[in-house]
Amino acid sequence: QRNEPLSSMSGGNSVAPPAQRTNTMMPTLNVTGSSDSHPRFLSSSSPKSEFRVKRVSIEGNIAVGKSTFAKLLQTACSDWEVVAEPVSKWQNIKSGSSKETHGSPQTTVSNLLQMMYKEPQRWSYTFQTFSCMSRFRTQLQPPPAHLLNSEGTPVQVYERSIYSDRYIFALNMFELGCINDTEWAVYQDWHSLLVERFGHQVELEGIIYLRASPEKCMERLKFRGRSEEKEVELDYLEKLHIQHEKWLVEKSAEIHFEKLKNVPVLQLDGSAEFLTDPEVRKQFISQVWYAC
Ligand code: DCM
Ligand code: MG
Repeated sequence: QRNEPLSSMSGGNSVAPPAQRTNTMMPTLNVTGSSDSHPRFLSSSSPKSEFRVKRVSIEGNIAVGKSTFAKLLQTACSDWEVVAEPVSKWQNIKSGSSKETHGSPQTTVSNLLQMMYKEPQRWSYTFQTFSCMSRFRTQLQPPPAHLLNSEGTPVQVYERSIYSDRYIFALNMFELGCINDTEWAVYQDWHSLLVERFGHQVELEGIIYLRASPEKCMERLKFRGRSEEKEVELDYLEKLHIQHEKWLVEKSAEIHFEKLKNVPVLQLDGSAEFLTDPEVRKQFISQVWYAC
């Protein structure tokens, strides 16, 4: 499965961006026609409102380079605004809400990311609840004014989504037995409720799948050295890789939201050195540009 070539980037299929958009570093490349390897992230909605802003999520295994890639996109085009994954909130669980503490500073009571990795059976459900809720809260924030006022094609780039929370991580923990039947039933119940009630505000027009082998992700995980992830094993990354493949490539994952099933997926070869190789960088940005 994962030994097949990971690249979906067909050589010579590079594209030029539409000329009217604001852009700070787009290269000029040869234009070719649209094809399945060049999905388009179509907007469902109307002009001149926050509904005009497209939402695209970057998905991929742990440490594949999503944050790095997101930062690259952020600097590539003023119409692209990144909404980062709120990892630091998971590492610093605060006492009460700011309203409840009456203006006095909140103190960190625990590191839930660490607790989840140390004792997955005990803490996976709690972690998956909190990480998804905090992502919801972050992504429900209205887009910044410069996106709303943009004359071009404004895009909010989410680092992961409430869908990968459920269909990659929570599902995986359930399949590993770290989330039990009752917790899984409860998780799915509130997740579906939130998506049905608020989903239209965080609905995706496109997904960028940064795809790399679990071995490559392990190499980058070791290199980045996040202390909570010290004990993560290759086997765990392999399981997460398979979940990504089922959802985004094979389309065999059971998805409960009709619209999500039809969201176009742009696959990028995450093993390519997009930070250090300017050619790869240009190709990647161009592919995202074309899709948007
Ligand atoms: N994470 C998780 N479950 C989620 C989302 C994230 O266990 N629903 C974990 C995986 C990583 C960290 O949070 O340890 C996020 O880092 P990265 O973005 O590099 O994957
Ligand atoms: Mg990250």
